[in-house]
Amino acid sequence: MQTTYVMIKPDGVQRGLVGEILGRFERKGLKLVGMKSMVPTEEIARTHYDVHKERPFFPGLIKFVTSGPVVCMAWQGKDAISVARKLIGATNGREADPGTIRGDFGMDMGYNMIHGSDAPETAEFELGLWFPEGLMEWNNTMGTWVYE
Ligand code: IDP
Ligand code: MG
Repeated sequence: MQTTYVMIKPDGVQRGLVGEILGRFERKGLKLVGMKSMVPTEEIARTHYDVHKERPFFPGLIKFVTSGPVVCMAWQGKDAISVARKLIGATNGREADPGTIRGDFGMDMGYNMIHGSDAPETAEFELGLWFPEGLMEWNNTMGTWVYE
């Protein structure tokens, strides 16, 4: 089992796509082990996107991510990291496949509505950053009908 960090960015919240987006993870069969909403501080946004700090789009990205509420989620399941990235789609909405979140709702690179961890190490780092209080442990009875 893996746990991945998924975050609906301010454009997804502003556009009223929270239910639509999180419903896709729910329907897929992933288990929700953490969820909350906040307006990120500059410090948490900079730490989250630290790998991109030298990129030209970094200042704009930080301004965007701290501009309003985000929805922070932790989703658990077999290969949850790659499963979530597939549901999310390619970074640029114009290139993302239809059927993916970015492919269905996005038209740009920065305003791409959602973040998903890209590897086990980044998932661990991001979950610790956004959920320092820890995640929920619960028995998901639906899981017995999701995995053989
Ligand atoms: P990812 O979210 O698909 O993993 P990354 O390359 O890790 O994409 O970039 C992180 C985020 O930075 C993207 O989701 C997007 O919001 C923003 N971003 C990436 N490249 C650009 C760009 O060229 N212009 C503006 N924003 C960008
Ligand atoms: Mg990335």
